[in-house]
Amino acid sequence: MLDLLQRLRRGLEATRSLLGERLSAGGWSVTRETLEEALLASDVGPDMAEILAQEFERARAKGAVADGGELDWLRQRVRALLTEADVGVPRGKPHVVLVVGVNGTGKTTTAAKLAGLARESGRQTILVAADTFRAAAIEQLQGWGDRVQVPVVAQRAGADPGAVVFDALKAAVARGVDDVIVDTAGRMHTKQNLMAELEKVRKVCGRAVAGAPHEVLLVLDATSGTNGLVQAREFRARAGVTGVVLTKLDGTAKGGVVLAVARDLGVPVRWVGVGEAPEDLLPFVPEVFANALLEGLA
Ligand SMILES: Nc1nc2c(ncn2[C@@H]2O[C@H](COP(=O)(O)OP(=O)(O)O)[C@@H](O)[C@H]2O)c(=O)[nH]1
Ligand SMILES: [Mg+2]
Repeated sequence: MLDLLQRLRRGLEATRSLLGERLSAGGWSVTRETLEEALLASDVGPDMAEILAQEFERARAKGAVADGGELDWLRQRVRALLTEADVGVPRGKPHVVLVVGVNGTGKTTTAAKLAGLARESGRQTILVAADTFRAAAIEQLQGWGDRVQVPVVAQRAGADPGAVVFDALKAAVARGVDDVIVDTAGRMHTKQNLMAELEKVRKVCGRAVAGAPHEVLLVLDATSGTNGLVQAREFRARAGVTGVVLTKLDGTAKGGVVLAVARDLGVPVRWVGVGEAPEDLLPFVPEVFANALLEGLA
């Protein structure tokens, strides 16, 4: 298996080549303008682009950026900014993770990938089908459970998601399960009743297991770029999001959105999705990400 850096590098191919193209347009004599423009094109968002461009100008005026060292400087700043947003996660027993977000972002796929990784590391794991709107959603998760060899706890379609989660957590406690990954229904951040339902599911977790959910992972589709930030803010407020999973990085040149998320939400990116297969979920490590994005562009 390729190592993390190589796999991330491959996942970031489109973003990397866009950055390379924009930054080399002036023969690699990077100016404040070309830097800001390249960053905006990769969707780091206006705030982050402005901050980095300003810092760049100041650093260069002070002679802190060597000729030809522009990319090294940028890589270090990106790493530092991403590390600032990083905080630890409390562990629970069972450790309960809620996977939330709008439709089609990759929640079910991500929940299954996470469960597969936990199982591979020797943890007794279950998946919970709290997307009860459609029978097909439950079947999809069951299919994934077979694929990653993790049992799926489900009830009938139409069941109350809160009840499904409560029963599953009680059973998990009784059986000494280590990790519980809960797949929830996609919902628009603007639908008040569905957001209220999510708040209820979250409270139910705490009633079944003290301190749960230990993580609420918001799944964002990287191909939406900074457009996904509006929904992200709403989820953060209503669902107590503790971390972000950026999926479909493999299909976009908007990988800079990782920086926009860190800046805008103050919530760390935890994982990135770089494909549809079970092994295509990579832990997010700021230093590795900065290297994968910017090393060897010239
Ligand atoms: N290329 C790519 N596709 C992904 C990734 N994550 C999920 N998908 C695809 O996105 C689609 C929607 O995924 P799904 O998990 O059903 O989304 P949900 O509605 O949020 O549960 C599926 O076709 C997945 O295979 C990723 O990281 N990369
Ligand atoms: Mg789903």
